[in-house]
Amino acid sequence: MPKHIFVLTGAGVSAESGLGTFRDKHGEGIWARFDPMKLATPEAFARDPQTVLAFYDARRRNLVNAKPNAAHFALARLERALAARGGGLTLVTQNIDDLHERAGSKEVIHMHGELFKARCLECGSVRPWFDDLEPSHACPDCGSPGSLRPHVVWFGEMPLRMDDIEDALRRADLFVAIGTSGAVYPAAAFVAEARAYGVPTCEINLEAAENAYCFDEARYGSASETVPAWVEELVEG
Ligand code: BJW
Repeated sequence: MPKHIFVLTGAGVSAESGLGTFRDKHGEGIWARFDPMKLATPEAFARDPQTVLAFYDARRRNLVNAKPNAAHFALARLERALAARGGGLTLVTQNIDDLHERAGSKEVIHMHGELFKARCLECGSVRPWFDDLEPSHACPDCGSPGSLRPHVVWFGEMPLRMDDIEDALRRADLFVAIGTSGAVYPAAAFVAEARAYGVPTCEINLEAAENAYCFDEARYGSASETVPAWVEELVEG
């Protein structure tokens, strides 16, 4: 069993928990119904904060009732198994939900931020936030009015913890991408980076990602079945 595994997850890992994906080949994702340029850019937030906040309020309320699925639990099991063998799992998610944590994963890098956190544009403080966000809310830390935004990474913004991610890619013995379309950068380029370091790569997905040609191996099927089966093979094999 490889000692250091890098797993990148995307919306597909949470699809069976009832959280929508952004894009699929049948035109049914979130971005087929909503224009990302009007909801997921800093310019959209500056122009129309009410609309952007309402979009995230609805998704935050939905997340309260969502539950982790078998794929999330299997990745938590993998983290424990690797730690027990003196290795480690780097779990990087593009998802802003907290389902990996609720399934028991201890270390999760949320490169696109977290829906249950708010950030102040004035003082930079980041706080847990479970309620709706109003444009009129004042920052609890600096008191600045109307300065709170969801702690998520929009198009044109720098994803979080890129240095930690680069280090982990370099150290990995195996790179696995689960439930991500390979359409959004820089996450879509991690597989090419891993390959450049000589790390074997595997895609686990419902259907082939846009960057599927970059992977050494592929396993296709729903995450709730393929991920537990893959973890079982690794841990017991
Ligand atoms: C299942 C399943 C089941 C379904 N089981 N599987 C290079 C080239 C071109 C463009 C760029 C480039 N570099 C940067 C850009 C610009 C831009 C970008 O990538 N644009 C593209 C659209 C072309 N990127 C950025 O702006 C990023 N910032 C940046 O690059 O800064 C500069 C920089 C450069 C280099 C290094 C460092 C910095 C920021 C991107 C921010 C993305 N934000 C969003 C919204 C976050 C908040 C929110 O949730 O609202 O993040 S967009 C959205 O897409 C969200 C996701 O995290 C992200 C990725 O989506 P994901 O997870 O792949 O989901 P889907 O829906 O696309 O795919 C689902 C998959 O699951 C599918 O494959 C299904 O088959 C599968 N699936 N059900 C298993 N049951």
